[in-house]
Amino acid sequence: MAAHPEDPSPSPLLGNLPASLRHATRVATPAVRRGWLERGPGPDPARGHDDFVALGWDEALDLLAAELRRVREEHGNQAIFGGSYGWASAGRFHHAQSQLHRFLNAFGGFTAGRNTYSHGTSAVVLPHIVGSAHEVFFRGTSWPTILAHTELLVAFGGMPEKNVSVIPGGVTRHHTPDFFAQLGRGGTEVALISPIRDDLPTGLNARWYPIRPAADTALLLALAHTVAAEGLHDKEFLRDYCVGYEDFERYLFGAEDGVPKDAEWASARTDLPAADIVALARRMAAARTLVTVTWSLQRIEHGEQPVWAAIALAAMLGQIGLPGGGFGHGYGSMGDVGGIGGEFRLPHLPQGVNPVREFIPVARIADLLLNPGERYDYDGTVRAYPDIRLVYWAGGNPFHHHQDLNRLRTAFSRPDTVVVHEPFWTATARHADFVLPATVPLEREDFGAGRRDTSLIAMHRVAEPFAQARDDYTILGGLADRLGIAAEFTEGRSARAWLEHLYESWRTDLRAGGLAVPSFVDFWAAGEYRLPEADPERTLFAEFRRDPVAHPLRTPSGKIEITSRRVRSFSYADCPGHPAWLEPTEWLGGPRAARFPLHLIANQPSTRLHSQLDGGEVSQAAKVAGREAIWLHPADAAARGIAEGEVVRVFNDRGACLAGAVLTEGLRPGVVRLPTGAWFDPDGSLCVHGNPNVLTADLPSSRLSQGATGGHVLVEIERYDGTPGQLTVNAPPPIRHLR
Ligand SMILES: Nc1nc2c(c(=O)[nH]1)N[C@H]1C(S)=C(S)[C@@H](COP(=O)(O)OP(=O)(O)OC[C@H]3O[C@@H](n4cnc5c(=O)[nH]c(N)nc54)[C@H](O)[C@@H]3O)O[C@H]1N2
Ligand SMILES: Nc1nc2c(c(=O)[nH]1)N[C@H]1C(S)=C(S)[C@@H](COP(=O)(O)OP(=O)(O)OC[C@H]3O[C@@H](n4cnc5c(=O)[nH]c(N)nc54)[C@H](O)[C@@H]3O)O[C@H]1N2
Ligand SMILES: [Mo]
Repeated sequence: MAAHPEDPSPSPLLGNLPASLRHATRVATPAVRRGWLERGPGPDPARGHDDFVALGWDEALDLLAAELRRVREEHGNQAIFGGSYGWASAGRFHHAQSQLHRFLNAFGGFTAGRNTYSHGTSAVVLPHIVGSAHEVFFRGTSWPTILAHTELLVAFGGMPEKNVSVIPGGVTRHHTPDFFAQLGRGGTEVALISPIRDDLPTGLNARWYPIRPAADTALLLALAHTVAAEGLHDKEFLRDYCVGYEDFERYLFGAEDGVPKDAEWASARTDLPAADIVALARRMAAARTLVTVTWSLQRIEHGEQPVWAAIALAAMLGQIGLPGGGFGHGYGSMGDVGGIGGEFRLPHLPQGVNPVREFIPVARIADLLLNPGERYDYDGTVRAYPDIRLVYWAGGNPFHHHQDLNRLRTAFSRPDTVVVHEPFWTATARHADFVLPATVPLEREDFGAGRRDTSLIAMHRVAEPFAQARDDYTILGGLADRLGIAAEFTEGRSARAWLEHLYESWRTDLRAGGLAVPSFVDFWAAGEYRLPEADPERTLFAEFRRDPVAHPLRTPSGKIEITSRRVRSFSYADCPGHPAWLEPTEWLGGPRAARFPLHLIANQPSTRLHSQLDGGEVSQAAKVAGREAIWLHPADAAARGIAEGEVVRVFNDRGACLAGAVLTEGLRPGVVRLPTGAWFDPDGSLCVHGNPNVLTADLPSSRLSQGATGGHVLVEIERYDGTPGQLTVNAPPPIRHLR
């Protein structure tokens, strides 16, 4: 397994591939849950506790096709949940979710999922503030522009280097670590606002502000208060490019609630000295300043607020749309943020049209299954959950990504049938009725590239499919045959014929634009096509800044909405009309902390992508006492009699997990870090492996966005003195072979 020869910073996660390719947990044959085979479809609390029966492909696909037909006839297409959120893996054609959506569309449609766990809160609130989430996510100021112009970078959530080797679709050349190094050499001042020191690469001219988690909005408001109180705000910019500053300023000064949101007020919430807050605000007003917010800050309760408050503060500084100034979102969250590649449309599989209008905001999956018919708010509308009978998942792991996994287990017992395509026996596969073995990218042909990538890669097959594993495309093609929709789904093409077809139509488009793109045969033989270079300089909202009349934002006013009349008109107490401090439940400043006094940050793992390839070497090498590593401050460990390397029990009133203690002064006391992705291994309500989602609350960020809030949870920790339970996730579940 080798990196691309021109990759300046190969991903350490590559090391997970060799050991996982033939790992014991690969799914070898189609398998059906025994209770489903014996009793047929229906709600079943045994789901997730049962054993499996191995079947041949024909038998399994016949059974599943009949069940799909039954559900459609008896309940209609909206009774099929095909949202199937998840990352699957690199490769554009074999992208599992695209395959499944195309198939289900041909079958008459499905209830879909909207937005992402990544930035599902920003996706809803940003259009109200700046007219587009897409611009902010994918057209942010580029690194070369930051390196050339930014004097002060105030990084809320930091810019964690661990996150930047990842881009959906794959990535050829990892540039971001190099930009971090250049940032250090250039001497740009960086303010790291995070409870965790590691959230910034070393070698920068940085100062660490170890903020209390979930208090960022308080800090942002106090910075804004100082700027306003000292008259440092850009009145012309606020007049010409923004609406609603006046209401926000009244709020900052406490005109209505009598509480000025000043540095003293914020100090009590952030645990940062008031003098430091005032000094930072003055420095921000004096320099070319970029305020960045990681996506993690919106993956919490009231996640709209830090994003909105940061934009309001940046607007007050008057630098939005100027090179190196203004606002940015997701630096250090993903490798393509600030990236320098062009914005090429890449070859992709057409999805068809979904005739069903039903959808859920993606993180409402458990509510959907538990509460059919229940009404809920979403972005100014009131919706109701449809009644789901069949859940179809390909390329995602909800028993990794969703919150309150004990609640999700109950939710998954409700539908008649659960279908999962998986290469591995994940917790989600173990909670299914049909488990269909899928190939991994190394076992098939594809092309790969991520957003703003520099090459389109020909992904050659390097290994034969494991046991009876099939490509998602082949599995769905087999079903399509049985359901009489093969012509729509496959259009008569093999996977290889699709690659050629998609490549050729893409090539035709690019050639029309004057680019010399090789034929498929030449591309495939060369192994890659180097995409043309783009202008490395880019500034978010530069056009709007140049001429706000000719290039208005797509907000109701055409301007930046520091106060949104539309959001205010929704009358949501948990997301008012302008950025505001709303005290969360899961934070050290509230009553819940008396029972659960440690703030756990469930961030992205540095040793794998989510839950993928947890059996790989890099992921396994970081386990402590066979469990996922949890970071604690030595003072918190000492107070609980916990030593380095010991097994601990992490718990609250929702569940508990075991983990292995790592002591570090790289986080502020009262904060612990347990990243996501250890394969969920339930023993009753205890996960013996260390998945933090057994602890997190299944609550939305707000009624506006209904976004995921898995980033934070309050817990208590104790040394685990019992004999820790054996892990079961590293071997397949019991499977009976009939013949
Ligand atoms: N507490 C907490 N929870 C979180 C987060 C957090 O910060 N805190 N972060 C959230 C975020 S941002 C995200 S994006 C989600 C990620 O959640 P997911 O995307 O669901 O997580 P993955 O582990 O990437 O799951 C992908 C699954 O697809 C499988 N797979 C790989 N290739 C193929 C293929 O070709 N075909 C098929 N059929 N399957 C394949 C893999 O084996 C794996 O099980 O997690 C979210 N959950
Ligand atoms: N190695 C690796 N890289 C990944 C992923 C992965 O699974 N593995 N997942 C990818 C995906 S799908 C996504 S969406 C992105 C996610 O990108 P992010 O959501 O930005 O990533 P996180 O690691 O969850 O959080 C970033 C940092 O925010 C800090 N933080 C948490 N809470 C607070 C708070 O209240 N205040 C402040 N100031 N800081 C806080 C944490 O210390 C954390 O390290 O990462 C991507 N990159
Ligand atoms: Mo994500």
